[in-house]
Amino acid sequence: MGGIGILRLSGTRALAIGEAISNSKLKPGVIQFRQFFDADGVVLDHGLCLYFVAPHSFSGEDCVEIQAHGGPIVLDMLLERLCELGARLAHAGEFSERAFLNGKLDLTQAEAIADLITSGSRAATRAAMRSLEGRFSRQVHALVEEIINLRAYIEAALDFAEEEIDFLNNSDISRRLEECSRHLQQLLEQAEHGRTLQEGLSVTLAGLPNAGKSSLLNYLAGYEAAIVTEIEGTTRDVLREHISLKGIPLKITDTAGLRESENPVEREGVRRAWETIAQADVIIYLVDSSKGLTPADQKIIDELAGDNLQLVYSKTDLLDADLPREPDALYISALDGSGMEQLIARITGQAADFNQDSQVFMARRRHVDALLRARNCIQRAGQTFNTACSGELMAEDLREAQQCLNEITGEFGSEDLLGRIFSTFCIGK
Ligand SMILES: Nc1nc2c(ncn2[C@@H]2O[C@H](COP(=O)(O)OP(=O)(O)O)[C@@H](O)[C@H]2O)c(=O)[nH]1
Ligand SMILES: [Mg+2]
Repeated sequence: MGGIGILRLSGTRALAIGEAISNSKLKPGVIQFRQFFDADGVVLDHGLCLYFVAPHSFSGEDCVEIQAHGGPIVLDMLLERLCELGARLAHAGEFSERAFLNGKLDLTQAEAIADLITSGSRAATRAAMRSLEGRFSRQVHALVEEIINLRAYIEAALDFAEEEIDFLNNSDISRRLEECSRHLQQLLEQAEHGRTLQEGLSVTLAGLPNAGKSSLLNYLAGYEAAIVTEIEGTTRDVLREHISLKGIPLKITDTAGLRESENPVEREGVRRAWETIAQADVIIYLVDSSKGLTPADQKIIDELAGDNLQLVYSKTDLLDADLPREPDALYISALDGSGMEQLIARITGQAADFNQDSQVFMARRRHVDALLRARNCIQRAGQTFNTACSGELMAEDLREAQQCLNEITGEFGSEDLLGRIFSTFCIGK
């Protein structure tokens, strides 16, 4: 329910149906006050009518927008009348899909619309708008252009087979390949940021039983999300909390303490904990500072080691203030809140300060995957060039890289991919 409800018609018969329900002529580009009638000529409602002539509409087709009153029953009756007159309900995402098929938007822009609408923070909203304005697509196009030029160069060499060896020895090629690879890497890093904004940075809390993981989750979530007891093995299920720190959306997961157990329930909890850890953007490994770093801790830390691992000593309130401290570790207490500011700074630092970063655009996992595949192809092309010096193989690698990039904007892709993307949109988008 709302003051105003909008019905949108798109397609070749939009005008005819719009004129039939309003029993009047509609002019393009003018806002017109109209009555809307049922089959017997009874007025159902009145409101505003807008007619957009193809291709100057969102979908690129003839569109009529009816702004009626926002009661669900009124809108339902109007919708029923429109369907009697020959319209049908849109599928999920069909407006955006038609806009894409009619060349009004590319895929990243269509996705950005959905992301703009569902964005969970101001930074995410701004990033989605940048994608919608084409910032992401333009960079993908620039890269595709680079690859096309390189391909043309190599394929020209193939046409003059005798001179191929000479031609390919040209250091120009390896310079251009390296440049291409560097640009791809830059775009990949930006897309990673964008994906983080879209999905939220995933932060997983790990450690031995009783390290204080659940207490930290509760502290960050600001309420008692997880059960905390002094009994080891309290947490079994993976617990997820969505919070926003400094404008960055985070998915924080609390997991079961990592230890061998005879209990099948706890064993399953530990298995899920490892699974969650493997997918995390950031792993926070908690060590109970009243016990210190044990051999069991060290064994797990060795296994987790990587640049997304942060070692954090918990329960510092139980510790002498002037005990020696490790430089790379952080020290917190969920009881008195000390050290939390540094921890939050460290976590959000991983995601960079999106609020300041005017370069970040919205991206999805699909985009990051495609960029990664493109990068692998370019790297393979470089290896092929250095070892086999085969123009043909290299041209093939480059063609594949180009295809991966074209998937991002939708210039290359299967029906399948389109169906998957647009089906996640709401109806009317
Ligand atoms: N003194 C103190 N005790 C804590 C702190 N954090 C957790 N604890 C206690 O340590 C025990 C285990 O905490 P919990 O959060 O359940 O650990 P988990 O098993 O890693 O999830 C509980 O008795 C908590 O009250 C802290 O910062 N200071
Ligand atoms: Mg716990």
